[in-house]
Amino acid sequence: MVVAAPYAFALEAEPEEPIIVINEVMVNPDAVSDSRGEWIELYNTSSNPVSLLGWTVTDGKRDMFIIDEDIAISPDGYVVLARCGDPLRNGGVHADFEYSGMYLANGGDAIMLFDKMGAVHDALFYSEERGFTIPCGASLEVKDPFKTNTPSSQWAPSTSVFGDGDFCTPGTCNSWYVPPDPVQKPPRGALFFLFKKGILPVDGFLE
Ligand SMILES: [Ca+2]
Ligand SMILES: [Ca+2]
Ligand SMILES: [Ca+2]
Repeated sequence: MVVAAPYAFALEAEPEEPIIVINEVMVNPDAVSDSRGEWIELYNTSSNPVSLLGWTVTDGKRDMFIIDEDIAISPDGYVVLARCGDPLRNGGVHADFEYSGMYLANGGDAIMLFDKMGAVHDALFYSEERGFTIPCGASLEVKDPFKTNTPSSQWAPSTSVFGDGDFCTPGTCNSWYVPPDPVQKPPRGALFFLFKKGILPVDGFLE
Protein backbone atom coordinates (compact mmCIF):
# COMPACT_ATOMS: atom_id res chain seq x y z
CA MET A 1 0.00 0.00 0.00
CA VAL A 2 1.33 3.40 -0.95
CA VAL A 3 0.14 4.94 2.31
CA ALA A 4 2.70 2.94 4.27
CA ALA A 5 5.25 5.73 4.64
CA PRO A 6 2.84 8.54 5.64
CA TYR A 7 1.06 6.14 7.99
CA ALA A 8 4.33 5.29 9.70
CA PHE A 9 5.08 8.99 10.04
CA ALA A 10 1.65 9.62 11.55
CA LEU A 11 2.24 6.88 14.11
CA GLU A 12 5.52 8.47 15.15
CA ALA A 13 3.90 11.89 15.35
CA GLU A 14 1.14 10.68 17.68
CA PRO A 15 1.55 11.85 21.27
CA GLU A 16 2.52 9.17 23.71
CA GLU A 17 -0.52 7.38 25.11
CA PRO A 18 -0.96 7.99 28.83
CA ILE A 19 -1.00 4.75 30.75
CA ILE A 20 -2.38 4.90 34.26
CA VAL A 21 -2.07 1.61 36.13
CA ILE A 22 -3.63 0.22 39.29
CA ASN A 23 -0.36 -0.04 41.20
CA GLU A 24 -1.23 -0.89 44.79
CA VAL A 25 -4.39 -1.68 46.76
CA MET A 26 -5.08 -1.82 50.47
CA VAL A 27 -7.83 -4.43 50.60
CA ASN A 28 -7.68 -5.57 54.21
CA PRO A 29 -6.06 -3.08 56.60
CA ASP A 30 -5.33 -4.13 60.16
CA ALA A 31 -4.27 -0.88 61.89
CA VAL A 32 -7.69 0.66 61.19
CA SER A 33 -11.05 -0.69 60.05
CA ASP A 34 -11.72 -1.49 56.40
CA SER A 35 -14.27 1.33 56.26
CA ARG A 36 -11.46 3.80 56.94
CA GLY A 37 -8.33 2.06 55.71
CA GLU A 38 -9.06 0.84 52.17
CA TRP A 39 -7.42 2.71 49.30
CA ILE A 40 -6.26 2.36 45.70
CA GLU A 41 -2.98 3.75 44.36
CA LEU A 42 -2.63 4.68 40.69
CA TYR A 43 0.69 5.21 38.90
CA ASN A 44 1.39 7.15 35.71
CA THR A 45 3.82 5.16 33.57
CA SER A 46 3.82 7.77 30.81
CA SER A 47 5.84 10.95 30.38
CA ASN A 48 2.73 13.15 30.25
CA PRO A 49 0.62 14.52 33.11
CA VAL A 50 -2.94 13.17 33.04
CA SER A 51 -6.09 14.67 34.54
CA LEU A 52 -8.27 12.09 36.24
CA LEU A 53 -11.36 14.32 36.22
CA GLY A 54 -14.32 12.26 35.06
CA TRP A 55 -12.60 8.91 35.43
CA THR A 56 -14.60 6.07 37.01
CA VAL A 57 -13.60 3.27 39.35
CA THR A 58 -16.00 0.33 39.67
CA ASP A 59 -16.08 -3.36 40.51
CA GLY A 60 -18.43 -3.97 37.61
CA LYS A 61 -21.29 -4.74 39.95
CA ARG A 62 -22.82 -2.22 42.32
CA ASP A 63 -19.68 -0.47 43.56
CA MET A 64 -18.69 2.69 41.71
CA PHE A 65 -17.38 6.18 42.13
CA ILE A 66 -16.45 8.97 39.76
CA ILE A 67 -13.45 11.23 40.30
CA ASP A 68 -15.20 14.60 40.21
CA GLU A 69 -12.16 16.71 41.05
CA ASP A 70 -9.45 17.80 38.65
CA ILE A 71 -6.71 15.59 40.06
CA ALA A 72 -3.58 15.52 37.94
CA ILE A 73 -1.25 12.56 38.04
CA SER A 74 2.23 13.64 37.04
CA PRO A 75 4.64 11.62 34.91
CA ASP A 76 6.12 8.86 37.06
CA GLY A 77 3.70 10.06 39.73
CA TYR A 78 1.19 8.47 42.08
CA VAL A 79 -2.37 9.26 43.14
CA VAL A 80 -4.05 7.67 46.15
CA LEU A 81 -7.83 7.24 46.13
CA ALA A 82 -9.02 6.48 49.64
CA ARG A 83 -12.25 5.56 51.38
CA CYS A 84 -11.29 7.93 54.20
CA GLY A 85 -9.17 10.97 53.41
CA ASP A 86 -8.17 11.76 56.99
CA PRO A 87 -4.64 10.50 57.77
CA LEU A 88 -5.45 10.59 61.48
CA ARG A 89 -8.19 8.01 60.92
CA ASN A 90 -7.10 6.00 57.87
CA GLY A 91 -3.76 4.68 59.11
CA GLY A 92 -1.67 7.71 58.13
CA VAL A 93 -2.35 7.79 54.38
CA HIS A 94 -2.30 11.15 52.58
CA ALA A 95 -5.05 10.70 50.03
CA ASP A 96 -5.48 12.72 46.85
CA PHE A 97 -9.18 11.90 46.62
CA GLU A 98 -11.76 10.54 49.06
CA TYR A 99 -14.43 8.28 47.60
CA SER A 100 -17.56 6.56 48.80
CA GLY A 101 -19.61 3.74 47.33
CA MET A 102 -16.70 1.38 46.70
CA TYR A 103 -15.78 -1.55 48.92
CA LEU A 104 -12.85 -3.91 48.46
CA ALA A 105 -13.99 -7.38 49.53
CA ASN A 106 -11.26 -9.21 51.42
CA GLY A 107 -11.94 -12.57 49.78
CA GLY A 108 -11.86 -11.32 46.22
CA ASP A 109 -13.15 -8.42 44.19
CA ALA A 110 -12.65 -6.41 41.01
CA ILE A 111 -11.29 -2.91 40.46
CA MET A 112 -11.83 -1.47 37.01
CA LEU A 113 -10.57 1.93 35.94
CA PHE A 114 -12.39 3.73 33.14
CA ASP A 115 -11.17 6.95 31.57
CA LYS A 116 -13.46 9.94 31.00
CA MET A 117 -14.41 8.60 27.55
CA GLY A 118 -15.73 5.41 29.18
CA ALA A 119 -12.93 3.20 27.89
CA VAL A 120 -11.49 0.65 30.29
CA HIS A 121 -7.98 1.70 31.12
CA ASP A 122 -6.83 -0.90 33.63
CA ALA A 123 -8.44 -3.64 35.72
CA LEU A 124 -7.53 -5.86 38.64
CA PHE A 125 -9.41 -9.05 39.49
CA TYR A 126 -8.08 -10.48 42.72
CA SER A 127 -9.21 -13.62 44.50
CA GLU A 128 -7.70 -16.73 45.99
CA GLU A 129 -9.05 -18.72 43.04
CA ARG A 130 -6.97 -16.49 40.78
CA GLY A 131 -3.87 -17.20 42.85
CA PHE A 132 -3.84 -14.03 44.92
CA THR A 133 -2.90 -14.12 48.58
CA ILE A 134 -4.79 -11.25 50.17
CA PRO A 135 -2.96 -10.32 53.36
CA CYS A 136 -4.36 -8.72 56.50
CA GLY A 137 -2.41 -5.61 57.44
CA ALA A 138 -0.50 -5.27 54.19
CA SER A 139 -1.32 -3.87 50.79
CA LEU A 140 -0.98 -5.75 47.52
CA GLU A 141 1.70 -4.16 45.35
CA VAL A 142 2.49 -4.52 41.67
CA LYS A 143 6.05 -5.73 41.28
CA ASP A 144 6.70 -3.89 38.01
CA PRO A 145 4.21 -1.24 36.80
CA PHE A 146 5.68 -1.41 33.29
CA LYS A 147 4.55 -5.01 32.83
CA THR A 148 1.00 -6.34 32.66
CA ASN A 149 -0.53 -6.46 36.13
CA THR A 150 -3.11 -9.13 35.29
CA PRO A 151 -1.47 -12.31 36.67
CA SER A 152 -1.29 -12.86 40.42
CA SER A 153 2.44 -13.48 40.05
CA GLN A 154 2.82 -9.74 39.39
CA TRP A 155 1.45 -8.90 42.85
CA ALA A 156 2.86 -9.36 46.33
CA PRO A 157 2.18 -8.07 49.86
CA SER A 158 4.09 -4.88 50.66
CA THR A 159 7.16 -5.24 52.85
CA SER A 160 7.43 -1.56 53.92
CA VAL A 161 6.02 -0.64 57.31
CA PHE A 162 4.01 2.57 57.16
CA GLY A 163 2.04 5.01 59.31
CA ASP A 164 0.04 3.24 61.99
CA GLY A 165 1.88 -0.05 61.41
CA ASP A 166 0.44 -1.71 58.32
CA PHE A 167 2.73 -2.60 55.45
CA CYS A 168 2.24 -0.42 52.38
CA THR A 169 3.70 2.39 50.27
CA PRO A 170 0.81 4.78 49.50
CA GLY A 171 1.89 7.56 47.14
CA THR A 172 5.40 6.22 46.65
CA CYS A 173 7.33 3.53 44.79
CA ASN A 174 6.28 0.01 45.71
CA SER A 175 8.56 -1.99 47.99
CA TRP A 176 8.79 -4.74 45.39
CA TYR A 177 9.75 -2.51 42.47
CA VAL A 178 13.40 -2.39 41.53
CA PRO A 179 13.96 0.21 38.78
CA PRO A 180 16.19 -1.05 35.98
CA ASP A 181 19.77 0.19 35.94
CA PRO A 182 20.31 3.10 33.55
CA VAL A 183 22.05 2.00 30.36
CA GLN A 184 25.76 1.97 31.11
CA LYS A 185 27.99 3.37 28.37
CA PRO A 186 31.71 2.60 28.50
CA PRO A 187 33.94 5.66 28.72
CA ARG A 188 35.35 7.06 25.47
CA GLY A 189 38.86 5.89 26.35
CA ALA A 190 37.69 2.30 26.65
CA LEU A 191 36.04 2.52 23.22
CA PHE A 192 39.27 3.85 21.67
CA PHE A 193 41.21 0.97 23.26
CA LEU A 194 38.81 -1.55 21.75
CA PHE A 195 39.04 0.24 18.38
CA LYS A 196 42.84 0.18 18.43
CA LYS A 197 42.78 -3.51 19.27
CA GLY A 198 40.55 -4.13 16.28
CA ILE A 199 37.76 -5.42 18.55
CA LEU A 200 35.44 -2.51 17.86
CA PRO A 201 34.65 -1.78 14.20
CA VAL A 202 35.10 1.77 12.88
CA ASP A 203 31.32 2.17 12.66
CA GLY A 204 30.95 1.33 16.32
CA PHE A 205 33.69 3.73 17.40
CA LEU A 206 32.29 6.64 15.40
CA GLU A 207 28.77 6.09 16.67
CA1 LIG B 1 -16.51 -4.37 45.70
CA1 LIG C 1 -11.79 -4.81 52.65
CA1 LIG D 1 3.01 2.36 46.28
